[in-house]
Amino acid sequence: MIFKRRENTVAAFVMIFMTVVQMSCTKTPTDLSKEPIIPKPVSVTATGDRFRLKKGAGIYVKGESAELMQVGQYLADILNPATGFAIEVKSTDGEPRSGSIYLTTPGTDSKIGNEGYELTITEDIVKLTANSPEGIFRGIQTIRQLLPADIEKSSKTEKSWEIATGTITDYPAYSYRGSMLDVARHFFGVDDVKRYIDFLACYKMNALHLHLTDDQGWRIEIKSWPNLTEHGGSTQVGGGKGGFYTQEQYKDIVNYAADRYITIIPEIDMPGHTNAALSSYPELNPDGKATELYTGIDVGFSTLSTKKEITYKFIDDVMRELSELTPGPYLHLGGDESHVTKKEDYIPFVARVQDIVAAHGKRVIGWDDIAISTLKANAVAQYWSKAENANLAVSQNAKIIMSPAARTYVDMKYDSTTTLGLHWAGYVEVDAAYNWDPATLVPGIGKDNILGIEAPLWSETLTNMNEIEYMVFPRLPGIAEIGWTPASMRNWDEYKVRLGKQGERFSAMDINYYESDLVPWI
Ligand code: NGO
Repeated sequence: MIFKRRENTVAAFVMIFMTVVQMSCTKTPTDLSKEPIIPKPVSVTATGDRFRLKKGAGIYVKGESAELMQVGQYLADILNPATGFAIEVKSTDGEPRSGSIYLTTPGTDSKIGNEGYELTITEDIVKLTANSPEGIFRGIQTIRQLLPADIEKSSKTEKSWEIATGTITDYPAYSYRGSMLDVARHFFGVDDVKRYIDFLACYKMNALHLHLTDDQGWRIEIKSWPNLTEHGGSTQVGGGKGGFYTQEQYKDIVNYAADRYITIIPEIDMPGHTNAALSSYPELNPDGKATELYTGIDVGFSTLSTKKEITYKFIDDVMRELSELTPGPYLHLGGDESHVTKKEDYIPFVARVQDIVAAHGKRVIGWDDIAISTLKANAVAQYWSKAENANLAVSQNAKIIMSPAARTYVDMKYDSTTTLGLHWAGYVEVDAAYNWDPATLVPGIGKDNILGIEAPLWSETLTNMNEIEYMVFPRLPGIAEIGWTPASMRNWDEYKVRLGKQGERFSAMDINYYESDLVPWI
């Protein structure tokens, strides 16, 4: 009788054990090739097992590189809040012990370039190899997405932190992958910009273009022209109090971005879109009179005087101060919609401003409108509206950043029921933003002419981070994938399933996203 009871107990234990094992089997990943990573990696081979990140695990960095240690710490800072493991980053000479994450440079594969990486996951170890710390940083975003979505939570969560095993070799299709934030129409503070930078980092983007000046506001302190911010930064669309970045704050943003291998591209829009400057300094106006501050959303009514020398002294001072604060290679001169500047004045103006930018050691970018001027050899034109201008730029050997409004403008409404946003370029649903190829969109412009892709977020209708997130998610991950993943590997029907699985990740990150009916959200 006693024997029989013991037998029953053992059987019950075995059954419970089997159920637990089965439950954990169905919940944890075993097939790396089915993981919903965005952007989709170039090559994935699954080996059918799983690695488990446990308490006591370490992040090991090969050698003594301070930069790589810092990237390792970035990974630890992602993993520690949700796991509660207090993972530390240590330097090592050789392959570390079982259960660790191992970050190592340089790799041996030149095809993956500076941003690519190779990830090998076995039951024992997660090994990330790249040619540079930047590649390690991009690869970390993949590790992050391979872990359960709860890894994004900011407090400790009980979970089995498992990753499917196999290998990934991955590198980008385009070298420039970015977004633009308009901080001029409505001002957004440093913390908002940092959160935006974190979004870009998650999806392996590497450029943040800041639209720093427009008719409604001047948002960057220029010490030699202080009234630009004192007066010109004092309001915004709708008449709010506006704001601006001090030079220290701008540097803080630049450094935060640099730690995430993201380049800041500052834009000073001219000769149009300049009312905030024209209101701050009367001498910049064609008639010498300061304008009123402007809080509406019309475009194309302002112009700097293109004939006065003081205008070029002003531009030279602004570009000099900005270039000293900006380690990245680019300065953006705007150049769009200068409807009240005569064409015969606009053409020499743009030529001269390009020389000023070059004199400060920077490469110029301008909206596609600048192509009607003579472009410098290494100029970049940002295609947003006129294919004819983009072709004109290419005929002058300029490279193109692809920002076609009807695909990449994330300030466009999703459909007629979207309350935020504009719709002059049409409605841009999540599929329209994803389902196109930069290399075939404009006849005459192929992959070789294209530097990359950028999603501009204009802020006429956006006043806070919640609203920004609603417009950007979920279109931004799709734009990031277009920039990273070869066009031949992309199709909407497969993508929408992966995107649907990112929903729980957006929620874990507290992102306010648009739940499009076109996406099968999990
Ligand atoms: C246009 C215009 C901006 C607007 C935006 C709104 C460009 C390059 N200039 O894009 O001033 O804010 O549309 O979508």
